[in-house]
Amino acid sequence: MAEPEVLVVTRLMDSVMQALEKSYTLHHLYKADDKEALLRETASGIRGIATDGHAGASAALMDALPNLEIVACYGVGVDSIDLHHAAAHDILVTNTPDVLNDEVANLAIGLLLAISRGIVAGDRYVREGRWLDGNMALTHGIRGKTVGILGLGRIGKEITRKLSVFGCEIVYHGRREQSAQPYRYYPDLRTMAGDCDHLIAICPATDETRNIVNREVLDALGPAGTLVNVARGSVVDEPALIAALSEGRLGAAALDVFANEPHVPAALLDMHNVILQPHVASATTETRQAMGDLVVENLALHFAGEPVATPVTP
Ligand code: NAP
Ligand code: 8YV
Repeated sequence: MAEPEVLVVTRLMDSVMQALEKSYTLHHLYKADDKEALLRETASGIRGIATDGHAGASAALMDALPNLEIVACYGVGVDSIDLHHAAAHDILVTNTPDVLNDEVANLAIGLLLAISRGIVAGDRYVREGRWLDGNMALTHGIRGKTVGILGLGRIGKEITRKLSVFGCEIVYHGRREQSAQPYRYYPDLRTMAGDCDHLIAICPATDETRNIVNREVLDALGPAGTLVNVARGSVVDEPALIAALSEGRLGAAALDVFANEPHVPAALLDMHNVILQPHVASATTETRQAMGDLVVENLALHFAGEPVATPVTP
């Protein structure tokens, strides 16, 4: 039987591309100068899409592929995939949960420590020769500080497990209380922010979470407070964040994600109370390999007529 045809929307890591090449006829959308022409020529044969959390899969792309059966996402966040459209057309969607919890949690805590202890500022201090003129200002530890988790899901729980060794008080906000969790639940995010020293955002990007970290939440966090965002840029009202940081109403921010990636607002680039990362929370070779393995596994299971390992439902 002919190999299934799979549309690769964006380039994935080499080892994943090689694994896909072994089992499928691949059509590389990201390489095509004329993407519409590629789709016209190949559309009817394509049964699967391999994509990531940035490129996703729009309703228009799915509509262009009349025999599409599955969209396999290299990433856990599926906000760039039109899940309702996929469900309405019986197109399966898969993602890569759990395998990235460890590293995303590590980066979240790394950012929290880096911003509290001034690690990036300290590096600049040495490089710019300012140490020669005297010691850097004291920073802050995180022991005894209250850390609010916005989105106590798979990654949020991993963050709390790791944070517990740092002696932080942990609280959380989500749509519902999780009675099995030992942490204090806040049904209202602004109230939680008012009781927190640090807020870590790790919820999905949805219509409900758009700008959920707004001016009121940032003001409640306050001039000594820190925001760490490893969720999605859309979760934070970016202009309100910039205003709060520049007016001293918020202490600091450490951001892995932005509203219009890879474009980062110029105002943030000049702020010394901000650490910026290029959306890399899961970006270790090991974790990206595990994510890629899951993409390959989901496609293989589907084309073998088996249930996929990690389906996503709207
Ligand atoms: P998950 O297991 O589904 O957890 C999501 C959590 O968010 C749940 O606890 C959920 O709790 C909460 N949540 C959902 N809607 C909410 C709302 N309207 N208000 C408040 N809380 C809400 O997902 P995960 O695997 O931990 O991943 C979470 C997100 O992290 C992903 O969707 C992705 O966007 C982001 N992420 C980013 C990176 C990166 O590279 N920076 C890497 C991986 C993941 P309730 O159901 O109780 O509300
Ligand atoms: C990836 C992510 O950077 O899993 C997610 O939701 O944001 C990251 O792991 C993204 O999916 C692109 O591969």
